[in-house]
Amino acid sequence: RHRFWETQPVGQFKDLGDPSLPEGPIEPPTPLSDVKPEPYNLPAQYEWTTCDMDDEQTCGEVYNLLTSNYVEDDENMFRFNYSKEFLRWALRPPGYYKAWHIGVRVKASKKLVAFITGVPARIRVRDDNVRMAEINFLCVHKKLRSKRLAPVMIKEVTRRVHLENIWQAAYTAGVVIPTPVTTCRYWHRSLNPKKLIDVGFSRLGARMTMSRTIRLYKLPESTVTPGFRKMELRDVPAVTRLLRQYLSQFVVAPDFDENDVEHWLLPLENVVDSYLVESPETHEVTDFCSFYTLPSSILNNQNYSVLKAAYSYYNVSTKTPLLQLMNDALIMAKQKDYDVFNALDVMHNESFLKELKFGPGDGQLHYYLYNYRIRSALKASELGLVLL
Ligand code: MYA
Ligand code: JJ1
Repeated sequence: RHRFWETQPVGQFKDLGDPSLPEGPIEPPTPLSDVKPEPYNLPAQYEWTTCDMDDEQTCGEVYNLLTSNYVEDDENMFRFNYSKEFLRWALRPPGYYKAWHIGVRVKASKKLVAFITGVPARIRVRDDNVRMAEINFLCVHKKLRSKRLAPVMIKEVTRRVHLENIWQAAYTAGVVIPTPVTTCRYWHRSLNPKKLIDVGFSRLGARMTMSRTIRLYKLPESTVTPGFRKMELRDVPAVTRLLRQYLSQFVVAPDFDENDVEHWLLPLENVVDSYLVESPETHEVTDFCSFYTLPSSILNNQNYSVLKAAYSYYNVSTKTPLLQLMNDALIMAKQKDYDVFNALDVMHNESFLKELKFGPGDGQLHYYLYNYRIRSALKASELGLVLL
């Protein structure tokens, strides 16, 4: 059933629930001298290219490929529209490898037709801290689908990751392949309900009018928590301590140090927003919330072309109730003119989703590990990892 995935060191469906299989790496590392030194073969019309995301032209080519060919919802009404600034941020974290930003071009025209990326990360699974690659942005041009290009791209990124002596990876997908560590649901909180209904993102509820719906989703003009403010560079040590402490309770979570927090959580205009609560009395940082910006193109609508969406990222509450903290995050997103605030049911998110009027979406997100077996699937709430 899965001609490619059956050949890979990933948990297989037939092994689900076999208690004799140990948790941890499926295959041991091989000596680096045994890693294939040259790239995998592509069909003769195509060639590999390493994409320099610092280069404005290359970044634009990647942006254009993804904008026209990346992930859509099940009814092909919306398509993720990652911005160039976002791609540069997502692909250049501390210690990144340019060689892991892999493109495929048509030899004759040099047109970029496929892409896959990895970035390095330390991810803890139970008490095992593991160097991994986070794999993302796998994309094959619509006209070249179903030609088995994806398996070659996955093997090539695997090879380049192995060359750095890294043997595990984490990734998410909307499709089910062998075998999910956990399956999460997307939830959506309307901020601009009229536009969401106009573009078909949501529907007018039964026995609801437009004006009742607008009233239902109304939010205060400004945040309510005393000491709530934007995160700054000087907050990196405190936020790192807060986040490390919080993430230690989940089965799978990133092992962030101060450099990682500076990169992944320091606010970057139109890419990532982070806020914290600094106690007005003690000046202690007690709570933190963040979201990233990922618009979607609206396919086939007369009036609108882009949906502005915020995605819940990492949130930590120690003093401010999580519900109130996230309500302030919604208020900030509304102030900044986002149309919708999205969240997965990971970490403690279930505790605020319903009360803050999020509704379940029609999309799921499956989380995977490469070359690392988990004995049985986790609950979404045991997962402390958000990939972009
Ligand atoms: S998830 C986002 C994926 N991108 C999209 O959904 C964008 C729109 N779709 C496309 O561009 C294409 O449909 C893609 C497949 C490129 C997805 N993850 O070439 P094919 C398997 C893994 O004929 P195409 C993200 O970016 C499929 O089951 N495998 O198919 C994370 C089949 O294998 P098998 C997938 O449709 C990516 C084979 O590919 C996915 O032309 C993580 C068919 O190939 C998928 N999303 O192209 C990648 N979709 O026969 C894995 C299909 O066995 C990383 N397939 O069922 C693994 C870790 C690597 C590093 C390891 C380091 C140690
Ligand atoms: O955005 C998604 N669904 C929306 C739009 C559905 C349009 C028709 N298919 C949705 N809207 C309902 C919102 C409503 C608001 C008021 C309260 C009730 C709910 O459900 C979905 C997620 O739900 N998104 C997708 O399907 C996009 C792909 C998701 C898989 C992503 C794979 C990512 C790859 C990782 O690297």
